[in-house]
Amino acid sequence: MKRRDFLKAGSAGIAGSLLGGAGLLAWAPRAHAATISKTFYITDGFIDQIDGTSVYFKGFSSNADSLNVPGESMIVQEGDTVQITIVNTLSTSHSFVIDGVVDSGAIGGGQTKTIDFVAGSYGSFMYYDKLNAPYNRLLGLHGGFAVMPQGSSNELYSGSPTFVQQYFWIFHDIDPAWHDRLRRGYTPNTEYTPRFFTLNGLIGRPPGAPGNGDPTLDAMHDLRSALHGHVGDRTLVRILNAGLCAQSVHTHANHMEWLTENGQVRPDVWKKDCLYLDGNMGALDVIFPFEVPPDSWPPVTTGTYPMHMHSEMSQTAAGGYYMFGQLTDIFFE
Ligand SMILES: [Cu+2]
Repeated sequence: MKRRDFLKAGSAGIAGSLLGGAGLLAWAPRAHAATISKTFYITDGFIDQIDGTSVYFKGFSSNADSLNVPGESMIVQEGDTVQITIVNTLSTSHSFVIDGVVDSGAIGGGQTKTIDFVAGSYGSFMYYDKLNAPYNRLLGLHGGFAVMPQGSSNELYSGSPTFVQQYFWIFHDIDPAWHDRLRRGYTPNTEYTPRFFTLNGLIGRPPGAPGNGDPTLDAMHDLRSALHGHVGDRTLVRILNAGLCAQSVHTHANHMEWLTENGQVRPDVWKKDCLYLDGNMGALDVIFPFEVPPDSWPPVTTGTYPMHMHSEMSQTAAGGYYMFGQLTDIFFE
């Protein structure tokens, strides 16, 4: 491929960001740095929850008339110039921040601002609105930003264990009373009481529940969240926590290879079936190895296994509906 074709692919979003609204992070390494452009529209609206509660959110949305919580994930490589245009369609001020990388400063109501920065170092980052912290982030203004090592398609960092595909799992927890208070322009004045727990913006809906099996509603079937692979399809999962609650990420079938914690590469790769995830922007990178499940007898190479959290409240909605929370499925195909 010629350099200009690489650039064309990048500017078309093919190599530069998540494809469409569904599917895992698509990535093809480039020999040269490119400029990756993306426009986010800050929008707001209501999202109906499983118990009928209508909750107010704000999002970094892909269109002026949509509401994306979380915002669309982006993936670039080290050295790329990233050009983000923020169109603030609301009347309140907002910002676009990646800690240690870029801070747009306040973008006033009705304003548009374009920021440029160089993707300096590999890793998994949250982009978010840091104004009125943590409230704007909690309202939904957050998303995933992945930086690949230059020229590599299968490593988190140079020399890391390798993978063949990658996902973002962005967790969030929601107190509707806080969201309503913020919608009316006040600071929350009640104890934080999360009642909804989401993965990439959705909850898992068990068989028999409304929306079960619908990939636009059910986190167990959302193509951004559910892992699909054959034995050997080692899968990087970039885990971010936009919410306030600490969590415990647990997988069946295989242990996870634990590569990083809160942005720091671990000195040794441990294999864990349960990993602590800090609240308030905790982060982990893991590889789900898609190995033949070691504990099954007779041995199996296909089947469906859950990922769920080991904190009880995160597996509920509206204070009691079980199991409508942060869970998805892992499909051995
Ligand atoms: Cu379990």
